[in-house]
Amino acid sequence: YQKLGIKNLKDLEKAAKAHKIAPLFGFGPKTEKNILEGIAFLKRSKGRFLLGEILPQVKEVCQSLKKLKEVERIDYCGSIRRMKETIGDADFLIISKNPKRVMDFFVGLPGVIKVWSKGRTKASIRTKAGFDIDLRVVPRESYGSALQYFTGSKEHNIITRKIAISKGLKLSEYGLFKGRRRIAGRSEKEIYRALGMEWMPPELRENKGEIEAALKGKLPKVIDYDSIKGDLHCHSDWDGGANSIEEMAERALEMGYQYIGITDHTKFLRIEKGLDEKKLAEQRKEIDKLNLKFQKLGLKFKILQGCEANIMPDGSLDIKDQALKKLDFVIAGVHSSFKMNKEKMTQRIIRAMKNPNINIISHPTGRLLQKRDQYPIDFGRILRSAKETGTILEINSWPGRLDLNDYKIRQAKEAGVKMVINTDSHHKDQMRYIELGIAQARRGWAEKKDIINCRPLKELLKFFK
Ligand code: DGT
Ligand code: CA
Ligand code: CA
Repeated sequence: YQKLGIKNLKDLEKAAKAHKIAPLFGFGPKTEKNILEGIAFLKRSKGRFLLGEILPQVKEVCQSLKKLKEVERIDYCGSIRRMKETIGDADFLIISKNPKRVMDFFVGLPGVIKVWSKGRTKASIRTKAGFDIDLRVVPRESYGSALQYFTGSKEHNIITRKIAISKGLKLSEYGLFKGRRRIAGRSEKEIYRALGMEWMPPELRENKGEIEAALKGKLPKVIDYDSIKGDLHCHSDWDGGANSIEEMAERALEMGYQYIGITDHTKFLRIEKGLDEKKLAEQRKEIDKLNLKFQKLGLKFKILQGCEANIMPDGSLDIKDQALKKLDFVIAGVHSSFKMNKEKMTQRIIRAMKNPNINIISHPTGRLLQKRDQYPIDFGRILRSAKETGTILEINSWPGRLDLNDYKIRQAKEAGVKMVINTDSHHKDQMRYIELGIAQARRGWAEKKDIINCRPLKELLKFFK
């Protein structure tokens, strides 16, 4: 600012590009590079973060705060509690009789690089990872109303407040009041009940019809976080993934699953060491051997052999139908030529869905969050064809995909199209991403009957047949 007269982001970027910052005292080429990278990131993401990237860190901060004996209860709220795919900032809510001690501890946490504000019951900081956290401490008697308020969304809150007013009440973060008397506030359930509604999961609170449904007692029974019986999109070291089939299966067992689908890429994807017909047959032998081993151990668990075939620009596949017929199920996805026009891309996917060997379309719209828009498709036609052909659409749990998004999940459900929640893991540790896919499904109002991998093994195999 002083030496170069920089007043805004544009000036800063210009100066960094012209290498005018590095020579300044206290700066250097590394800072200059960081500044440019930071600006590029801001442009890409408008300052928002992927849920999957910050959720583990948010949970860690939660755990640290929980250890403090003055913290009676802590929840994260805002968009994180609603499990929105991208997050502006994290919001924490705490019950404590000693807010001062909580505030001091919070701003002193390791990894806090900036304290924006610190009051008696409110504080705001920036973490080393670059995202901000807002913290609020409230007394026990208004915890429910504070949780409801700070969970949002803003649009949802506007309507709940209006309903309160229509009943001669006033709803705020401090409680639900009739005149000066608090009639509800300790729990969310109490508040929603007093407003004549069922309690609803935070993932639904976007003012997309959930209030009308709750008033009529007609909320969907969205799937639970523990209702998935197996992951049907996992890569092994056969196609360049990090872990062996056995290691992937063991992790699936640890997760409490009844099955795992090994779905390595087929031959078109050479960078990922795609498998050809011969390799698939070899892999089948290995899987049969492992299944026999599990059987002998008395485990109720099965590895299914699938593959993730490539849908070529004309809608054909990169592998022979003869080879696909021998698999337990088949996934097909678009992994190339994304820049086709809407008609051609729609035709391409529909032709693939008409292949009777194909059960699932992976990441159906191809979007990458903050990186690439979806490819142009007529989603209505894709849905009709999925319904006709009995093809399942994937909800991909990968933090940067989450494709289908919440809106399309709801459309699919309404069209009677079945979906599957998969992680697309290339490493066993990525199987935990399933939480993100489940969250997205909940945001899309999906119920157990809509999601095929909520089914036990037997039913699943029947469905594939
Ligand atoms: P984000 O951070 O952009 O991902 O989205 P949120 O939903 O976390 O928004 P944030 O952090 O600004 O505020 C957290 C919650 O607090 C929000 O979901 C609802 C509530 N809230 C904040 N400001 C307002 C407001 O002006 N009016 C109402 N009704 N609620 C608000
Ligand atoms: Ca927030
Ligand atoms: Ca906030």
